[in-house]
Amino acid sequence: MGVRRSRSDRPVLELDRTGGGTDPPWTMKGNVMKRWAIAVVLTALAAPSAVAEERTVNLSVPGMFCASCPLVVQAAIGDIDGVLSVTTNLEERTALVLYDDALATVEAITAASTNAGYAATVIEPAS
Ligand SMILES: [Cu+2]
Repeated sequence: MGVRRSRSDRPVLELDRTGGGTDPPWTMKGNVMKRWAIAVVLTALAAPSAVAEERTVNLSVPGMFCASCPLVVQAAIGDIDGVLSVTTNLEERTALVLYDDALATVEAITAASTNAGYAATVIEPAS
């Protein structure tokens, strides 16, 4: 009985060893997680140079007077290639635009707003 029990115990231990030592799924998951962490760190380190093409410009859009106006401004500016996001503030009558300066220009952005009926001027230059 004692021998049988020890034999039945050994396979369990062996299964644990093979599972922990050579089981591909866990090893793969561990590598993927490490690669993700490394990728995140590298992305963060590379950010200063990568962000060089992504700029923000804060615009004064005094013509916005009701809740619908920002939607028009957002749509007009958002249609420009290279514009990544448009955040309007009705109370301050501003529009913060994130754009790729390889595709869009401040001139094109202000012109789009102006053409939509909302003259826009730069508050803070592109950064
Ligand atoms: Cu309005």
